[in-house]
Amino acid sequence: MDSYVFITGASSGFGKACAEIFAKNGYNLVLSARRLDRLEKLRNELQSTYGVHVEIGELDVRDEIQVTNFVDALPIKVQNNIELLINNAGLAAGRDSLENGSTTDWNQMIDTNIKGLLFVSKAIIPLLKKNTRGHIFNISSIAGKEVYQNGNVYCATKHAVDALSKAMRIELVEHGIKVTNIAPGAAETEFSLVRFKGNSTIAHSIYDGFDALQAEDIAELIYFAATRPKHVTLNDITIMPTAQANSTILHKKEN
Ligand code: NDP
Ligand code: 8X3
Repeated sequence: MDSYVFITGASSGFGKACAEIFAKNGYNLVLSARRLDRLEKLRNELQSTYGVHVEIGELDVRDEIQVTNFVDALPIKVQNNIELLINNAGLAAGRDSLENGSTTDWNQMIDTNIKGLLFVSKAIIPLLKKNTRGHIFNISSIAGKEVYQNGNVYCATKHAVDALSKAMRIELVEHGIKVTNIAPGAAETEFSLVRFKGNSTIAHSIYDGFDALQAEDIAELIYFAATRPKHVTLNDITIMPTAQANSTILHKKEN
């Protein structure tokens, strides 16, 4: 297969699981994240196990120049064959009221979740149009559909992703480029460890008492959506742990 999948935030969680499932199914990959050591290990594993071609690069999606340079530096053969973009890099930083929240955290979430997704999309969309095929996956969240207490800025960034998915659909429909917005509920990745600044006790407690989604659940869903016939697009998918009714109601078992 000639096709490449371009994934941001491939060093962990959903991004890494997406890399694994697409490689397993014969797709070549462009993997980016800030932690290059993890990408090197993943590239070596995927290339040797599945015989696919994997390009990797250290990329902070918040840096517009880094994003354009990274995409421009990809070999022409890769640029000409990017078929899927998975806008996955993102994070929550902190969970506090607006009054007590950290403006550093706000900037990081806004710069990564909104501006980073925009910079990467701006760089990749011309390639998808030129290649006359394409599918963009934007990883939003249940936090992009509903707002929960102390979720304020994170929820706002994910509502923005939801809006940008709709905007992309309007702009790209005439080019036959599909846009799928994915809105997961609680998934057990490094997400909470990052949100709570490395406090593993709090991070683990988030997933106590119920079966959270796993990164592989999201990857399987994305792979399914990516492999529908040409005339079918899944526009917007909310995926929840069975124990989670909405962004605030989570049925936890007592110990
Ligand atoms: P992880 O923390 O496991 O993975 C996040 C990924 O994003 C990492 O690979 C990280 O790589 C990358 N990343 C973060 N900041 C940047 C940056 N500035 N530049 C490039 N890459 C960056 O979390 P998840 O896999 O859970 O999160 C993936 C996406 O899913 C996020 O957008 C998140 O908001 C969303 N989401 C998560 C849910 C959950 O419950 N887990 C539910 C709903 C949505 P590195 O640090 O190496 O740069
Ligand atoms: C991650 C899920 O509900 O913790 O986007 O914000 S939530």
